[in-house]
Amino acid sequence: MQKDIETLFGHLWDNYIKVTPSAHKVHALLGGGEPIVNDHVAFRTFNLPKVGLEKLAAHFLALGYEEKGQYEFKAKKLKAKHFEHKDPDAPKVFISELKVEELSAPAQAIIQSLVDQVPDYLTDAPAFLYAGAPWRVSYADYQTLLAESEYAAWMAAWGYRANHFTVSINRLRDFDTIEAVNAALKNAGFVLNSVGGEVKGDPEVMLEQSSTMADKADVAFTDGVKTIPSCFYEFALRYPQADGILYPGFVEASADKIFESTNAM
Ligand code: OOG
Ligand code: NI
Repeated sequence: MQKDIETLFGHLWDNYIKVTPSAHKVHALLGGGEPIVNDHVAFRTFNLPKVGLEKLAAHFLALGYEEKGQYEFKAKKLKAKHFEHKDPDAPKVFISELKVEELSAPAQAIIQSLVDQVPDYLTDAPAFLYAGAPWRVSYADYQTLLAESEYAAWMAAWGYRANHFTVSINRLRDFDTIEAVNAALKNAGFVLNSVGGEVKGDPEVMLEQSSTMADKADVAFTDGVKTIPSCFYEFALRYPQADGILYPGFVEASADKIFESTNAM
């Protein structure tokens, strides 16, 4: 991998494991001592101009990534795009953004007050991608957002970071199926996201996915420290297209359910 890509993913990983300590256990369980190859990493944001999807994407475009697919999640009020790099070892990137204008006036006001706290220079540096929440937020506001959009609440608490890494099952030595991966995870005590079934997708759509339910970690809200869902690990098995190349995209119906991995259990 290019040095600058490797460096960025190193920072993203270091930041992610601080709030997702079970990721170490995932690697030990599935890697069998070999390094894990990540299929993709995902980011979330609000669609306000200062911090929108394109602001995050710019840092990946600068590293040679190219925009590929576009996705829409009407009920969750989200849009997303995915990006790929020519280097097959460089994880794909999935970036979603919340359509803030579709929320209630009180929720919009909270989100605007958070984004107003972001200094302009911050979004121009690659470190923006692992800056965490560059604002102060109260637990009361977190709960107001949670009642309307779990995604909005998660963003308010956790901000800019890899929301999940994704094990490429295709690149594992010891596992060939997503069912075998899920069984190993459950044996080790992991709780999987079961929304719509533990396996999302099938060979027909050329992508099967599963995910853990997010770890829990402490957030210092302005009115106290609370323990809330943080980040999760995803598992993806890709199937070859007619041309023999593994399907490189995402599947809206499956992604819609993966978003729910940060729900409280
Ligand atoms: C992204 C959910 C979608 C996938 O691989 O389909 C996704 C998120 O939870 O932010 O990661
Ligand atoms: Ni994902």
